[in-house]
Amino acid sequence: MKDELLELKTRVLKKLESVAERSDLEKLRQSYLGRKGFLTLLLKRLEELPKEQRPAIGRLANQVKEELTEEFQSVSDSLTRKDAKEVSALDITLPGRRTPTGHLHPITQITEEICTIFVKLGFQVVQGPEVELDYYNFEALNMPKDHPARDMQDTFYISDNVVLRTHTSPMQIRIMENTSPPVSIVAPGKVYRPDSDISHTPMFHQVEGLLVDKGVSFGDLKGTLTTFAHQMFGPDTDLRFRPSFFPFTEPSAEVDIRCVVCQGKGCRVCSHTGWLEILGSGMVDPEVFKIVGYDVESISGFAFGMGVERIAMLKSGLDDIRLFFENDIRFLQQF
Ligand code: 2NM
Repeated sequence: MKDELLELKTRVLKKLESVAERSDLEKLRQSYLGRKGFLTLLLKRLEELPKEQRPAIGRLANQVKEELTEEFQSVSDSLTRKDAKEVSALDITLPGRRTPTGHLHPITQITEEICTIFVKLGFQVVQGPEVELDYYNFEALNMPKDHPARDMQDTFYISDNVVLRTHTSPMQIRIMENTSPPVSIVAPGKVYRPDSDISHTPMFHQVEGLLVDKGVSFGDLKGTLTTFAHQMFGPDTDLRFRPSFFPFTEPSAEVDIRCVVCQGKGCRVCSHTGWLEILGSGMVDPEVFKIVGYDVESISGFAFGMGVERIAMLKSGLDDIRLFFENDIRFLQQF
């Protein structure tokens, strides 16, 4: 009987190891520890034993019963823990987790906004290389090698004749080289200049435009850029055209809008002038037309250029251009 008890214990422990479901555990409990279970029946046979053997076998039988009861409890506990774990790992009533979607960088948004205004006015968007030949970036724009205007935007040289473009005007030259007038294009993109401070980054973005046709006048320039400013900054925006100089335009004008911060009263943003410069412009110099092979007697045109960061800063009241490129998500999420 002692062997039977020990053999029974081993058998039950072995079976307990492979129990995975509470219902299996219950069945196992019934068939061994239940009212008609093996161990219960075995205990009933104690009476059949000789009297002197009964106490020792009786103690062993109780010990086996206790051990098995404990083991059943421990398997039951671990099943409970497993259930709890599964419940917390998979709650099918929870809504799905949304994948965060990003958005276009503010500079890209403003670039598109600017281009869209000109597209509605009939301009085409063109893009080209950021690494340019000295010829397209300077020479063809009426800035020969010793021209003083080069100092203001001397640049990053790749080699003697290859530079990072300092403006997107090289694209205007490329288009004029292989297109006969009429031409009306805007060229957005990255440009590079060796400046770095609160209002300059060595890389920034420009949109430049060009319109060439028979009989284009300074009035067309004023009308086009006034329409642009009204679309960009609101229909009540006051404008002024201020004489200026560019090597590739004659005459040239800088365009200012009434300060969006103080409405012209004078503040820090407009340096107490009441005006904010938004772009440069002018009638394309006949020298540039000659270089691309246009007939200066039969056509004329205007061109303009603006810094996208500057427009974006004026529109959103920012005072530090570097914020655009630090990629602090808390800043970018505000656009
Ligand atoms: C500006 C201001 C004035 C300009 C000129 C040309 C070209 F190719 F036609 F000569 N493209 N862009 C231009 C003129 C750019 O940016 C401040």
